[in-house]
Amino acid sequence: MPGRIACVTATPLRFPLEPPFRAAVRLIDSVDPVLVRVRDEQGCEGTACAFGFGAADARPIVGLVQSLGATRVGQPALAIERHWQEMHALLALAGVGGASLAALSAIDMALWDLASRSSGVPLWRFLGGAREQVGVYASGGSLTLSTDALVQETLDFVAQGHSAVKVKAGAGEKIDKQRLCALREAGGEGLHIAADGNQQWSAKTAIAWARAMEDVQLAWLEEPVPAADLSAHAQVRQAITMDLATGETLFGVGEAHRALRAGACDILMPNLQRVAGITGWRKIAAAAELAGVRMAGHVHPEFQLHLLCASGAVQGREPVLELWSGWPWLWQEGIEVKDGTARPSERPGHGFTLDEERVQAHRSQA
Ligand code: SMN
Ligand code: MG
Repeated sequence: MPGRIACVTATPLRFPLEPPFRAAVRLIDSVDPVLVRVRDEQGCEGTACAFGFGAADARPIVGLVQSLGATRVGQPALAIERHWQEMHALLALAGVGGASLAALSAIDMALWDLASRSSGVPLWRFLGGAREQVGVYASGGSLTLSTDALVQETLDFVAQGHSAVKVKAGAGEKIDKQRLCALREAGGEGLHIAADGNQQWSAKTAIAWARAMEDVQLAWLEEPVPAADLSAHAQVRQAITMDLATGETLFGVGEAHRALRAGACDILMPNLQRVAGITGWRKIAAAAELAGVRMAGHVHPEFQLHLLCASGAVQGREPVLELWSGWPWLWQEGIEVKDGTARPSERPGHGFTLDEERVQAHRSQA
C-alpha cells in the first residue's frame, strides 16, 4: 500500500513530428509531453504524462503540476478521490480548463499508477478487470498524405496486426470520397474505417458529407462539428446512419456529462487530461454505461489500454483503443497488436517502464 506523497515533479519533453501532421483543425509539428512523477515516502513512483502541441502549451502545464503537486506532499497517496476534489477546489477561482486540467489529470493518473504499482496489481485488474484484451485502431491518415500514400499507410497498419484505422477528413467531399473508397478497396469489407472531422463542419455540411460516404460503410464519424456545439452533434447523429464519436475536446466531467444528456454521440471518447484524469474518466464511463453510450480512448494509450479493459461501457472487440504511430513513446515496453486487439500486461501499475535515456534525449526548455 502506498505511503504519504514525498514529491511531485514535472519534466517537459519535445517530440518533433517529421513530417508535420495535418488535421482539419490545425497543423501539428511537435508533441510536447510533460512527464509527471509522483513518489511516495517508501520510494515507490507513479508516472504519467500530459501533453501539449508546442512549448507554449507545455510551459503552463509544468508550472501548474509543480504548484498543485506541492499541495499534495505529505498526504496519503491512496486518498485519490480526495486529492481530485481538493485540486479542483484549488483551481476553481482561476477556472479549471486547458493547462490546469492537464496538470490535475496527470497528477491523478500518476496517483492511480502509484496505488496499483505499490499494491503489486496491474491497473486494469485494480480497476475491476472487465476484459483481458481490447480492440485497437491505428490513427493516422494525415491530410498531407496523397491517396496512394494513405492506402500504403493503411496496408502497413494491417501488416502490423491492425483491422481498424482512423483517417482525417477535410479535403473536400469529392476528394475525401476518393480517399475513403480507395481505403475500402484496398482494405476490404473487414477493415473498420473511421473518419475524423476535427470540428470543421456545420451540422448541415456534416450531414451531407456523411450521406455522401454511406457506401463506404464507415465505423464512425468523429467530431464533425465544433466540440462544444452539443445540439449540432445531436442533430447530425439523428440524421446519419453511421455512429458518431466525440469527446476528445470536452473539458471537465461536466461537459462530458452534458454531451451524454444531449444525446450528442454513440461513442464518447474523452481525453484523460481534459476530463480530470482516471478519476474523472471513470465517473464519465459510469454515466455513459447507464446511458447506453460506448466509451473509447483518445491518445494516452499507456493508460487507455487499462481503462478500456476495466470499463463496462466497452463492447467486445470493437476498436476503441487509439494507437497513433507518431505519438511520443517514453517507455521501454511497447503495446503489441494481434488480430486487431491488445492486452494489458500483468506488471503492476500501467506496467510500463520509463526509458530514461529517451526521456533525457527529448528534454525541452518549456
Ligand atoms: C487528433 C488527436 C491529437 C492531435 C490531433 C488530432 C485527432 C484524434 O482528433 O482523434 O486522434
Ligand atoms: Mg479526433
